[in-house]
Amino acid sequence: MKKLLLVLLFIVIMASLFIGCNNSENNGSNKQVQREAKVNDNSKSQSSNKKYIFKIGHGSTEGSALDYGFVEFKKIIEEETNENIKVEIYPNQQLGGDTELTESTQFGNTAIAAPSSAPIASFEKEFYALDIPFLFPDRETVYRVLDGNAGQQLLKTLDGVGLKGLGYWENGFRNLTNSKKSVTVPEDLSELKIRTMENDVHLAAWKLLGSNPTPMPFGELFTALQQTTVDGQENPLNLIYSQKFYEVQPYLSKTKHIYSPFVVFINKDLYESLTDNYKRIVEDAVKEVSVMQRKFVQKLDDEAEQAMRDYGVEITELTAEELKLFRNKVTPVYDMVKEKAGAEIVDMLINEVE
Ligand code: TK8
Repeated sequence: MKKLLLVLLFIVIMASLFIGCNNSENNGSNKQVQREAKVNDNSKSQSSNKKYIFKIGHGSTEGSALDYGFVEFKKIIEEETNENIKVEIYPNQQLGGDTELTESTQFGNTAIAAPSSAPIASFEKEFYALDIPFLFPDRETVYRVLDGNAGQQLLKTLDGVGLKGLGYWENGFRNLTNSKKSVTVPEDLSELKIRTMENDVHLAAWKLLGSNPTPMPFGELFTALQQTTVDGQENPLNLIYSQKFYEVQPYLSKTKHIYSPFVVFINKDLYESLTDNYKRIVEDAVKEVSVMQRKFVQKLDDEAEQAMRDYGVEITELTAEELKLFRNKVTPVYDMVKEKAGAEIVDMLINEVE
């Protein structure tokens, strides 16, 4: 009898524990259910008064190129939806780096993100097409091609991975910095350990150039440069400045070897849940910001260059002949890109560049 009582007591305790657990689980999934309910009835009624909070994450500092874009985006969205959509911006990798942000936007934990195109290629291989070194001769061509058919075709491929592509903002042409020596020809790179973005094509290109490359998340880069785990890295001027890389990288060569844009995307289910009107507001806002943001970044790049020069960074302009030496070394990468991204998108992109 005593035994039976003990067993009963045990069952009661376990049951209450289980209910407790379940409850706290429910709290988590309740939000999900609420959001789903909101989503469903929103798409039915097409009313514009549903409330949303769009969580946005990015990897750079406040006031940087990407942050500027999202701040402008927030202003437009909140105004045009009468704050029915509120935007919360989390800078400085608070919600993770480019790879984590892509994943969390796929899952809907983050509403919107704008990672560099290079790490996105791990999620949607057609994006490797943008990793052809020296593909774009200048900014005007970049804007024309990204906003044109090839760029739009690329954005559409994101549909297949739970994302809705909205547009391209500027990070900028990337330039090499290092802590060891002035680099003017590929031979100068031998024995330099270079951090690349997490992308096989970038890794292959830097090997072909004769350096010793290693992929690394952006969030670990400053410390790695400071502790000389790596000797160099490559990023646009404005970012080299805003991330203070120049403080530990006295040499900068204007290689302009690649333009890896910020790709702005939104969780696909969230997008589908919006009324047609809100969909349009979101899409138009990203386009409107593209124009302002690109202008802003051009100014940032110029200011960054001047400020780094003043600080004492040795900035090397490369001649057309010197750049050609770099370009020749990386030509094998072209076939690799074609194999990874598919000939169709690569040909389309190259045709539109020309
Ligand atoms: C920051 C990243 C970064 C990228 C990199 O948001 O990893 O070097 O250039 O700017 O997207």
